Amino acid sequence: MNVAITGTGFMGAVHAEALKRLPGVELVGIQGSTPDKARAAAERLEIPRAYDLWEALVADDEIDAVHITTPNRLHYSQAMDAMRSGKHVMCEKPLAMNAAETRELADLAMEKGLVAGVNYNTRFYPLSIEAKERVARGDIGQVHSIVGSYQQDWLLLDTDYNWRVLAEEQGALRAVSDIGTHWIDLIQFITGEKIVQVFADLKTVHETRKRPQGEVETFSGKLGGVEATESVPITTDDMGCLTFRFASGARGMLFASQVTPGKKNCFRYEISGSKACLEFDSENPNQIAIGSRVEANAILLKDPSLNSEAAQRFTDYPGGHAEGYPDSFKMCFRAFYDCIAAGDQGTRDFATFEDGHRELEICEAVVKSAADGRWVDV
Ligand code: SOE
Repeated sequence: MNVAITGTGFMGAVHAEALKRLPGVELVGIQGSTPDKARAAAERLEIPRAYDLWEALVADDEIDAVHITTPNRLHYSQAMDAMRSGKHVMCEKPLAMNAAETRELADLAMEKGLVAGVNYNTRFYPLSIEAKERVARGDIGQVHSIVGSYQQDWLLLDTDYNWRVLAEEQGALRAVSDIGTHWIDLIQFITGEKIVQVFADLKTVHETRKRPQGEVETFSGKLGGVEATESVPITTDDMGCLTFRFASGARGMLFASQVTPGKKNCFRYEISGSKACLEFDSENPNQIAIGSRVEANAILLKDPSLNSEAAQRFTDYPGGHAEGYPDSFKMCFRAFYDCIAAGDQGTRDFATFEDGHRELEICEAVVKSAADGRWVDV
């Protein structure tokens, strides 16, 4: 498979590094917001081709699949162009700016018979797959509640800035959509539960932020050296408190925040059922706690000899050899390219465009609920 990336920022580099670690996949080209950025990224990441323009990437018949890692505003048109030229697509989340766009994207992928994925990489921590297996085989019993959080601190100060803070680049929601949707996707993936109603309370802590000259790469503002110039009004949420009702009757709660001091990139969940509770913390991703009322609580380690066959497919190292954030991208892409190789027989463990559409429907229900102060159906 010959692959190209669009986007030269933080995510472009993460995709490039993961693709280079994947046998059977050749990372051939990259394109960015300017020809200079594309050339610099190609040199830095040792990628053979730098495309001056998006149109040149799309026109390259040697490319089988495109990874979209640009600001969200561009996802819809780029995914459309790529699929129209017969290329498979792996797109960063959220899939597009609204559910009307994601509907069209999912329909086109289906019509063209292309493999189209959204990079909800957290599904591919080996212990996410293990948790899914254990829920499916009944270890935790009937699911009663799913609670947790996704928190970061890189947007804590009003001098912290990145394209994600602007609604026109990111979409109406930010903390909830940029990181909260990872959690929302993950817990539904693990449990098979479906969110049918939401109640949301959102807060923009900094209603203006100081925008520096030029672009500030994701997370890099924390390293300092960024000079603020102008104040810009901000409408996107710095944090959100969400309550969910699932189709089964189970209940859920998520706190998503990008302004929590000390939380670097931390998601946690507790999935509680009639028999046991599974508890995970992404800052310690090689273990999962199993809570019980009748036995001693246990810690299960990421270790192929202790984990299911399904988890073993996405584990490359023995127990005691940590696998984490960058590995989850590699494994997500492994699932994606395995699916392409298997044709119609491929299992779609990765999030599909249909899943990406569902995430946008949930986001739109969140926006409505926060505006109206009531429960909203998804
Ligand atoms: C920034 O909040 C970000 O890069 C997210 O956009 C990613 O999805 C997450 O994996 C890490 O943080």
